[in-house]
Amino acid sequence: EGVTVQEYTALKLKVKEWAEPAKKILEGKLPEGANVYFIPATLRPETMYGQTCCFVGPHLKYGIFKVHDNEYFVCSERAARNMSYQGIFPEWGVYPKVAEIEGKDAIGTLVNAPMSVHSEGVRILPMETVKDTKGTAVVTCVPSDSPDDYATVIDLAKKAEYYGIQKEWVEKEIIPIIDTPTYGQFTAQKLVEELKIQSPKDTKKLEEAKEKAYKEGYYKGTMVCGDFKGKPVVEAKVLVRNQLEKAGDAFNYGE
Ligand code: A2H
Repeated sequence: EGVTVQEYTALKLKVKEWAEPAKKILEGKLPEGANVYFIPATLRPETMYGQTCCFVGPHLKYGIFKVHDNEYFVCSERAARNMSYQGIFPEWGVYPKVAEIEGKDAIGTLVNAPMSVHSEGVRILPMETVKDTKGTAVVTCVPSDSPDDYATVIDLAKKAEYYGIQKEWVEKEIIPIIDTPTYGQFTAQKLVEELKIQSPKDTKKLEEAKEKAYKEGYYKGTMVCGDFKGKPVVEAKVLVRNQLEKAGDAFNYGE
């Protein structure tokens, strides 16, 4: 790691209904009516309109951390510790863990994704390539603009039975969010096809796609949806982030 700080937007995805295995584990560990949030860390807050699901690493461990009396976060322990030194928990360096689950226990959990066109909620789904050494180990899925996310949803849809998920959890409509001169309105799909990326494990090619998508979107992209439609992405990024923060749906997280 370098000396610079990576500034993420941490988003709050409120649990509407737990998957059965997680529900069992959490029984009796949370107060009645507690609000629990999955906390994905993103570098692209301006794309949050297009969230179609949210990823966890199926074999990673996640803590449920108490932030306030009625508020709990789901993320890696490493991220909770970092947050506790950033004023996100009320007491400096303290991040009370009330329970622990594995990513796979949460698969199928229904969460509310702020700003997403899918206001009915989105599902927690597995992504094998999520690392617990980066961000919060929770990744919100925007298949229009992230090649990793696009490759993963295609793979999940193909092997829904193998992954033990329902097809309709993964096959949500992908809406255009950003228009770019080189790749159009579905940058991720375009790059995955152009570079002939076959699976989420094509890491070399995905790295290249990610780089290209990020540069093109950031420097040449224009918003085609939301309150900042018509504005360049460089401007919209900050505006959307501020809007999310004002609404209490996001906060800054650095590492
Ligand atoms: B980004 P950097 Cl639309 N493991 O958010 C794997 N990937 C992770 C992660 C983890 N533990 N934590 C965060 N990420 C992803 C949106 C997005 C992202 C779009 C396009 C590109 C993109 C929606 N997913 O990232 O290594 C998150 O996905 C490509 C740069 O810290 C986060 O932003 O630079 C990004 O990787 C952080 O990557």
